Amino acid sequence: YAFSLLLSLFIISNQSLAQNPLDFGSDIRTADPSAHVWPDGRLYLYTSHDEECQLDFWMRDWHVFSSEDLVNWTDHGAVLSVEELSWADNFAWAPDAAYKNGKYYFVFPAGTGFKDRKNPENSTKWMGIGVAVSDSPTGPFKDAIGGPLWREPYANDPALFIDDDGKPYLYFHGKDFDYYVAELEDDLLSVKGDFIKMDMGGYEPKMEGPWVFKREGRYYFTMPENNRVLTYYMSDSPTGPWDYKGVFMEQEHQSNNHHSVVEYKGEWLLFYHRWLETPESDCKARKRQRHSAAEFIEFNADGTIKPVQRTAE
Ligand code: FUB
Repeated sequence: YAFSLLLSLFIISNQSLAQNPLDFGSDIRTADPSAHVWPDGRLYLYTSHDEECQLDFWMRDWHVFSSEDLVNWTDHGAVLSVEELSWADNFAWAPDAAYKNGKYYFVFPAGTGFKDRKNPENSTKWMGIGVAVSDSPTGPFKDAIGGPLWREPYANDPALFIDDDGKPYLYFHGKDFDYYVAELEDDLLSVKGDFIKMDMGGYEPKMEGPWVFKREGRYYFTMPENNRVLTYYMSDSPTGPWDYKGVFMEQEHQSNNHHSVVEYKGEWLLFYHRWLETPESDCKARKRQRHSAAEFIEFNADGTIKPVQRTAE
C-alpha cells in the first residue's frame, strides 16, 4: 500500500501542467483563439496571427494548433491567408470553425481599405465574413463562396454554434457593436432567412468577439465587454433574449481580449489572449504582444460562471 501511495504521489507531482502563454514550440504570436474538440478526440485551436510590429491590426493569415493534453501542441501552420481571397487583402481577424456532415468549416472576418482616424469620412475600410471549407480540421481551407457571406455595413468576429439538433447559427458583431445572429442552411454557406439583431435584455455595452456554448440545456453568450472584460448572458434559446450575468474575467492592461469556451475530457476550459512583454521582440512601437493562454472555468450550482483568474500554468 505504502509503495502504491508513493508511486501515485510521484506520478501526480511529475504531471506537467500546461504553461501560459501556451507553448506552440515557436515564437509565433497568436490571438483570438477559438477552441473545438473534433471527432478524432483532439482539441484544435484556430487563431489569428499577429505579425511582429504590425500596424493597426493589419493581419494576413490564420493558424491552427492541436493537442491532447494542452502541454504538447502540434503546429499545423497557416490554414488560410488573405492572399488566397479574391475579395479581401487585409484584416485576418478573429476566426471560428465548425464540423458538420463530415466537413470542416472555417469562418473568418477579412476586408480591405484604410481607416483614416483623423478624418473618418475619408476611411475606405470595410470588413465582411467569409466561409471556407476543408475535408480536414487542419485545412487547407478553400474560400467556398468567393465573397463575404455578410458585409453590410460592417461585420467582424464571427462565431459558429451548432446546436444539439444540428441547427447551425452564425453570430457576429456589426458596425455599432450590435450583435447579430442567423440560422444557416445545412451546408453553412448561406443564411436561412435573415440576420437579426439580438435582444440583449436591455443591457448593451460596446461588445466584441461573441462566443456561444451550451451547458446542461442552457445557452451562454459570452463576449469581451467594452473590448476588455469578459462577461456573459444566459438564455433558454440560442437566439436570445439574453439575460445579463456579469463579469467572469477582469481586464489586464488597457488592451483587448478575445476568448472561447469548450469542454474537453470532463473539464471546461477558457482560451483567451494576453498582451505580454515579448523579450526577444525588436518592436519598439509595441512592447506588449498577444499570446494565447488557457484557464479552467468552473460553474456554480445555478449555472453561473465563477470568476476566472489568469494563471501562469
Ligand atoms: O485580432 C483582431 C481583433 O482584435 C479581433 O477581431 C478582436 O476581437 C480583437 O481581439
